[in-house]
Amino acid sequence: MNRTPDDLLLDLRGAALRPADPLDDDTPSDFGRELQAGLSRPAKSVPPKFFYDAEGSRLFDRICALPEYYPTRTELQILDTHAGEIAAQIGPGADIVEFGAGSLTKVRLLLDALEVPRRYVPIDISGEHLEAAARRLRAERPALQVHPLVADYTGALSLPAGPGRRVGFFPGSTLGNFAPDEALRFLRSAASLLRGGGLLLGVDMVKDPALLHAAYNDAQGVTAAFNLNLLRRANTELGADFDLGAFHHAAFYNAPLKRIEMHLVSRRDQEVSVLGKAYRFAEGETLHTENSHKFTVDGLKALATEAGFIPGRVWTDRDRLFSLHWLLAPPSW
Ligand code: AVJ
Repeated sequence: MNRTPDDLLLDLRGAALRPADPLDDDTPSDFGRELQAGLSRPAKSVPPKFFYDAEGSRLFDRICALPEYYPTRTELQILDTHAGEIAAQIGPGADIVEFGAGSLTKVRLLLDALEVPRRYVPIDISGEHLEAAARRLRAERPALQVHPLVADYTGALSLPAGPGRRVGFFPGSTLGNFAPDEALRFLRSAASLLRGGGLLLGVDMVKDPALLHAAYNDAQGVTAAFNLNLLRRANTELGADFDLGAFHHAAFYNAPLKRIEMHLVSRRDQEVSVLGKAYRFAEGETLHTENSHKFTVDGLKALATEAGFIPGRVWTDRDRLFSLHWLLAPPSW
């Protein structure tokens, strides 16, 4: 397989591409409750899981195809380039567990590379995307057992015994949306779930802040639209009265914390109403909408080790933009 990143991106179009969001429970009532709670705090914030309504998912697909947004195409390229080595680490007859109903494009590349994968278990809190993905995969691969699981994979998980070695798949640097303590907690429960198998984890790398800045401040303004769409969603679903012209997108690299932060910045003193409650914004005050942590190879290995994994092979692209880690989950005794 010698597909170019552009060929791989062509595959992306039309795919059910959305991030495997860690806390994806986006019913309107949860949105309302969490937005109100977030607006009530001294540093206003809202969890990034609420980006992904239909319009937000569409905008995210467009982000993935942007020239500045390297993570998606780079991860696909790494998967494609090193498919043979990755498959060799995973071994034959694997029972693949994906955290989040992620991109079918990515798991297809993985499944194509593996020797007789037996089962595929995508776990997501939202059932719709899961079923659509499952139907498509079943049609393509009659020999594969596809068992979607509607669950919150940040909580305790138990899976029915599978046909082979359990291998987790968590691509897209969704791990980076977690705060460090949440990432550790997630990895601990994954290590337990995957005992005797392993985890293939894709994370974005620490790099020149100028490249990071460009990736989250694209020239076409798609990322800005993605960020602002959260306010539009609040207006539609919660009867909020955000003036979209009164906020602007801001994304910057917080070097000490190794993360991109996205905010919506109030252009003026204003009051907004959400579900009948009023909230004040001072001029320049922000609503913090996302953290996207970046990792060094050693930093991720240390975190994985603390969580009970044994770090294995790491694959990166030539420019070390993105990394895929193979993490072994030791059997317990
Ligand atoms: C899917 C969460 C990994 O943080 O890069 C893209 C989401 N936000 N542009 C990321 C996102 C702004 C993306 N993740």
